[in-house]
Amino acid sequence: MYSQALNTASTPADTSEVATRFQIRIDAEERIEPNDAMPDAYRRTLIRQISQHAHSELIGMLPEGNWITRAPSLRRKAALLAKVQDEGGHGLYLYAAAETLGVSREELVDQLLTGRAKYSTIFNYPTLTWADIGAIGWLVDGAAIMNQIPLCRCSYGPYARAMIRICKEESFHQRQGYEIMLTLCRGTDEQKAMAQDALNRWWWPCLMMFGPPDRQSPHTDSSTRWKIKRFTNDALRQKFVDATVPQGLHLGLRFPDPELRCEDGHWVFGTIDWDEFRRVLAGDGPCNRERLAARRKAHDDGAWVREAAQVWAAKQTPGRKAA
Ligand code: BYC
Repeated sequence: MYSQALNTASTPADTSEVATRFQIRIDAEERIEPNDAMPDAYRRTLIRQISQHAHSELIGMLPEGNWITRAPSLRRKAALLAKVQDEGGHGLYLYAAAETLGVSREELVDQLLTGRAKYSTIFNYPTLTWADIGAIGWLVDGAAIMNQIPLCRCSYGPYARAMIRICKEESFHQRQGYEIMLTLCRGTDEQKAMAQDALNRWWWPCLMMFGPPDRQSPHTDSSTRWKIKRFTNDALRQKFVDATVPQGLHLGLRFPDPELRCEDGHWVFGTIDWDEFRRVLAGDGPCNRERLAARRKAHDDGAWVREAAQVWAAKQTPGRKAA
């Protein structure tokens, strides 16, 4: 949607003068728009982050989509269906935001389907019971909101604007998840045990969602200087833990962390298993292969829709041929 308005003229080569002028605009909290001059490294960082985010939304539809037919009531089914549809929408806004930086949708989709692109590690874990849908909404969407609210103030206009709507929807997702957990925790002993088991399995992978520790995060310094990131990975992880532990205690659940304790108003947590994070990131998580295979199948099954849309578009514009 944005790409039609992009300048096609080449942008000036990166010089220290371009970089200095750009940083002055960033420091003055000016929004950067698609046709503005920007250093190549800024453009590349945004394409990387926005496209990884878009891919995560699309792959994120799969673990929950799996439960739509098994939701325990019509009300739960309608809410889950709406949530999964929202995630598809988020992926599409984000691809559109990435396109404003001069990369094509086809290239981005190809990177995902060929396994060259990253997406969030969290979506390579299985959803074994209905309580996992509660835990995903409460914890995964809760972590997403913590990470994404600051992105509404990101220096790049199209990304920041897309994030405003996405965060509003994420907030509904988080509440529906917490409400599922609350219902289970107020139910039978078996239902409460199911909620506890889901928390046990999702807690640590959720803490990994914020990315590697600050001292091992290669992109944090430049992204913070460019006001793409407003907080570091560790700062957001701590905010998430501080907000979420009291919610879990209110549910009457125990966190799977013997070292968890409150000190000076913050919840101190144990050591994250970064080997597991690296393994899942490298493609060896419990569901990596299954998730990519499902995404590829959906893409192949949708080929006729893309083809029909192109033929229709060509008919609307005399002289234009279907690609
Ligand atoms: N999973 O220097 P760092 C959602 C990678 S969508 C996989 O800290 P950065 C939701 C990172 O990409 C969830 N990879 O990087 C959807 C980098 O790799 P490369 C996704 C990860 O970019 C549906 C390397 O590690 N959210 O929540 O400064 C339903 C070094 O990291 C992960 C977003 O994408 C990970 N967890 O910071 C429900 C939000 N963490 O590119 C929920 C936007 C790190 O050098 N993204 N890596 O090969 C961000 O805020 C940032 O990109 C991150 C990482 C905080 C994720």
